[in-house]
Amino acid sequence: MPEAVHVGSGKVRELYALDDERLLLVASDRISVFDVVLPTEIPDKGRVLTGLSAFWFERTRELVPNHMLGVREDGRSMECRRLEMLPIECVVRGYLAGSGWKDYRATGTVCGHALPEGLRESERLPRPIFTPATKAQEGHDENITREQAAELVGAERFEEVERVSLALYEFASRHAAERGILLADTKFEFGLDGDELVLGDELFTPDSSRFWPAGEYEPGRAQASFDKQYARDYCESIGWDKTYPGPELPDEVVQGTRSRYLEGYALLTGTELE
Ligand code: PZK
Repeated sequence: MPEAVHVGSGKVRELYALDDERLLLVASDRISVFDVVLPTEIPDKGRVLTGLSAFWFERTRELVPNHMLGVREDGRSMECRRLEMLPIECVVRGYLAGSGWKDYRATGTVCGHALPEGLRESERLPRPIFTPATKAQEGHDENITREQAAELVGAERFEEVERVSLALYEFASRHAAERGILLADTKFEFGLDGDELVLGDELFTPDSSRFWPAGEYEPGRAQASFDKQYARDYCESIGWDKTYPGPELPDEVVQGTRSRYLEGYALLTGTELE
């Protein structure tokens, strides 16, 4: 069998070409904190993320076809259909966090959605909103208006990705809420297989979504992240300036963080990771 050819790197994932039609998406155990990849890995993190994507891809097939062909024995590698990726990030927000909160505070709007006055950080929105962004090569994606997004993918395709994104968010946020987890926001990447719209990338993982423990939810402040809070708190406690390189994590922080990933996986999927 011809070997896999490395074609791309994300912060914590690698992408390989298997042949003209198939890719291999490999989730590592690397963790990024404040946008810097740390020198210490979190055992099983890659298997948790790939397992979560697989769980959601299987359950959302009726809403939209996706690129997953199968997960390999290692649990971290997903064989995928090769797509022509659309040039926008498809974000849905049910709560005001991250760049959504930043933009709202500055302008009272997010991606052209006029929102009620007086919303607080982390507050639940009257209804979920679709907030597309550009794909930055380096640094942060930039929020764009619906009009800008429609120019990039075409008006018809824009309407389709908006409708499908909102349906996916509604499906997963309901599932998560029934298990005591709030899905604050999430990012999708779509591609085309010919003329067919296909969901790609990862799906409802903690690297593409903000999950908050519902029991600790309190609007008016930033929320603790389900998975990374131990690691973030440790990094802040030692006075790290959030520039490269990041600090090594002590074993208790590694084990605490690993437990949070495994706990989140079990809560959401109803099964333990093997
Ligand atoms: C694709 N990325 C992001 C970059 C990563 C991930 N099914 C697909 N077909 C074609 N291209 C892609 C996909 C997917 N998914 C995804 N870039 C291209 C990316 C680097 C490392 F793990």
